[in-house]
Amino acid sequence: MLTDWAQAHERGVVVAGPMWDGDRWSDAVTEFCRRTGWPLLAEPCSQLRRELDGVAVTDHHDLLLRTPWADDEPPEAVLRVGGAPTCKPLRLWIERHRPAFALVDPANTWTDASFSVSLHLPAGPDAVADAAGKLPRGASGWAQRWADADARAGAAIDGVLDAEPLLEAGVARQLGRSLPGGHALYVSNSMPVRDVDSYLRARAEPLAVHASRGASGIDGVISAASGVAAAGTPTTVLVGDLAFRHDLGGLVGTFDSPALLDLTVIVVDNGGGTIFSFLPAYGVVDAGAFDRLLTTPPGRSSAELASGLSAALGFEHHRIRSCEALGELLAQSQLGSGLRVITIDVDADANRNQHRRIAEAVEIALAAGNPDLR
Ligand SMILES: Cc1ncc(C[n+]2csc(CCOP(=O)(O)OP(=O)(O)O)c2C)c(N)n1
Ligand SMILES: [Mg+2]
Repeated sequence: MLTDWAQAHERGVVVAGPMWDGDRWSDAVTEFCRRTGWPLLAEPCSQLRRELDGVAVTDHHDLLLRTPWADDEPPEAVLRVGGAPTCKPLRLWIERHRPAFALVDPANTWTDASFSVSLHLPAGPDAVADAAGKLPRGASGWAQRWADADARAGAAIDGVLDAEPLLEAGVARQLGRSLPGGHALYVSNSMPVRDVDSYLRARAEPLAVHASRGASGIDGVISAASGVAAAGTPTTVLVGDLAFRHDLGGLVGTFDSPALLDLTVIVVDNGGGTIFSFLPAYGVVDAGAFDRLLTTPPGRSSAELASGLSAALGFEHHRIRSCEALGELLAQSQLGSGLRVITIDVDADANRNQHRRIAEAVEIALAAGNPDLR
């Protein structure tokens, strides 16, 4: 059934949403993409954002799908594996174009809040492998279009990030560059999971990327990451300042067995819950009320909290400012075990502004490759 379905469409994409066992899908998805010539839009939490031979793995679909380029040649088909994707522009793109949509869903969860699925298959990777095996090799022009756009987007992003002080996008990009293979990255909800989706690039060496997407809670993040580390995998957790203070108790939890855990906590301190400043209400409603009710800026910085607690609990605390300093610390995480907390102060306005300029730079880069979009 999946074979006929795939053959009926030329311009398809494979979407990989969050799943802890993405490794099990890797061969099947790779072969399916190779045969169909469809690109793979894999978020890091799918475990499939990695270099896969012969597959156009997109790193930057979150940014690509905000541009006119995305609607210039709309998709005819989407094959999804894994949970509901984190990327909002991807959801909106699918809602806008209503392509044929196959969900391969072994646990029969049918997570599809926008009712986009047109073919539901309660099946696993074998079904995808089986279909791939029967498909003839398709044309690769479509995958190449995505690969070219993704490369342009990547260069535009680097152009902005390399010229500016370290902010949230640069942290996410650096995690992908510096974390050693075999490590785990645990990302908090709110902006960390989104920044990692937008800026962490496919790598050759696998990195297990986890998040508790569920109801998007920002509670228990350090504790959950400690659980990953306690299972024996060196783990780095990327967390916002509010989520950090929600689970300071999680730091205490590591206290009894510091030598058994290899856990690095990276706190991006932007002065509260700044995800809300990306909402339409920001700048429209009264600024004081917005801050008090939504941003809820904490009185003390994460650096102050971390330095006070580091003395009490005996962990290392580093307050850093640059990409280089972050890269050096992350590379050292191979060297030993224990708990480390790295705090990074981020100016929320500069960060919001940079996100906007990155999106503009990507749009310009894509339009430059296509006279119709200029
Ligand atoms: C347990 C829980 N409480 C409240 C919320 C609502 N909420 C969503 S994002 C967010 C702000 C998180 O702030 P921070 O961790 O600093 O991340 P940032 O938005 O700055 O990236 C809040 C309070 C939630 N998702 N979960
Ligand atoms: Mg914050």
